[in-house]
Amino acid sequence: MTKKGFIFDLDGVIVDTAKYHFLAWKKLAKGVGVDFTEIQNEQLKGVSRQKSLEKILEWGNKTLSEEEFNRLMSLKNEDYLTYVENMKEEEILPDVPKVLNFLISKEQPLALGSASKNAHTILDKVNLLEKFDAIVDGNGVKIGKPNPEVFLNAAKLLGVNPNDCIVFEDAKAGIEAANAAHMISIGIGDQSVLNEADYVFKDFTEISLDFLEDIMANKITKQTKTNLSNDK
Ligand code: B16
Ligand code: MG
Repeated sequence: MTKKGFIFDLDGVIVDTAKYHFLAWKKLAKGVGVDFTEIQNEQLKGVSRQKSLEKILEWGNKTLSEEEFNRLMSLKNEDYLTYVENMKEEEILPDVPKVLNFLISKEQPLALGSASKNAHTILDKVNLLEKFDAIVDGNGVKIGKPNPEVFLNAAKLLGVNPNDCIVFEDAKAGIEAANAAHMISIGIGDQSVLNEADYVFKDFTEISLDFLEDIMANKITKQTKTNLSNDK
């Protein structure tokens, strides 16, 4: 069995922190007279904190001084962290522990590849920190998703060739990053949003252990995807 590098995004893959990001951004945006919808919020998934605020201000046609911009980013994070503070293991998305434990039992290296600067805190809150051999988060990258840097750094830390890595992602920007890194991209969520992914599953309950075995056995690669009975 080949050693692969399994890289997991955090928000939307391991836990659903998107709802907390949305609440915190919504409150902050309201304060500066900007409103945005849950549909627009989709575009903030996988996107850095700074880029998210830039987008929100753009939607509301607002410009701010650098000082005010930085102040709002800190305020948003403070508010967001009040939700994170109360997070518990129960918030781990269905079948995530099953998949992580299976891969660990097969001695496969696991990494986190997230845009969030709070990834460490969140993993600690839900007791998953020790499952990962490497953590690459928003503090460790210069250019965010869709740039592949986050996933390439994770592959390097795992000591696995990027071609032997598999990325689980819920955001369009993250799928683009995985593809740019020449890794197998697995979308978690909606097929219509994640149509650039090699495979898409609604959530981890849809991913069988046989599918994971097939990845490890090189039966599933970027090239063979069209031969398999996948929605794509
Ligand atoms: P923070 P992921 C991303 O996490 C979120 O999807 C995105 O909405 C957020 O803006 C970004 O992290 C930065 O988060 O403010 O905590 O640094 O999906 O890449 O795990
Ligand atoms: Mg995500």
